[in-house]
Amino acid sequence: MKQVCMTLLTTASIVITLLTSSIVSAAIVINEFLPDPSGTDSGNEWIELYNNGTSTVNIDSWAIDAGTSSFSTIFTFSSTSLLSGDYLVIGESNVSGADLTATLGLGNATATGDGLRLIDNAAVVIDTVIYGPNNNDNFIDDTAGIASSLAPSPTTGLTLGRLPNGVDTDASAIDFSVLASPSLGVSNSVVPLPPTVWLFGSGLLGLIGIARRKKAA
Ligand SMILES: [Ca+2]
Ligand SMILES: [Ca+2]
Ligand SMILES: [Ca+2]
Repeated sequence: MKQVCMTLLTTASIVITLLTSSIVSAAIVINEFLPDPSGTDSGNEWIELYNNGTSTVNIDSWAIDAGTSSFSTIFTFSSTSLLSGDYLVIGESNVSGADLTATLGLGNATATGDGLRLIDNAAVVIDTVIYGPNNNDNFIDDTAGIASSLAPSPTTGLTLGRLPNGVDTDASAIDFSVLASPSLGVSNSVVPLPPTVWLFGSGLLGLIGIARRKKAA
């Protein structure tokens, strides 16, 4: 019996290990970015990376590519690592709170969609987001095909960010939203709706109404 229990325990732990390793393999994602700051874009754009894995990832010689009609490298990392759960912000010169400073020049995707991606030191694409009204320039995304799922067009002064925070399905339309407020260097969170809206949405106001009517009757 003891032997059987031990075998079961071992099998269970192997299964758990396999499940865990397949779900939480270290992954760096483009988590949030500000392509169209209020006022002058130059000097004020930023990109937030996030390590949604369980181990530290060395991104030495990795690079960020961006473009309005095709990708080209705009920044290369040196001597940089991201701990599990860590955020890293690459900001232009006026961005306070940025970890690294760079000139980004991100497209605002006004007429056609633009792209932003992270590549590793072997030029393997790690994460891509295509955003804007269309993909007339045929940007390739993480499906390895021409992107058909696009993140929204930017809103001036607001960021495009992953909701839920850090989650990457490789479909930009599902993963990215215009965030209600930028969250540079911290988790992207859903801003709670005002209590009245929540009550209407949940139907509780209706219930309260019924309760009041009953009391009056
Ligand atoms: Ca811009
Ligand atoms: Ca992705
Ligand atoms: Ca954030």
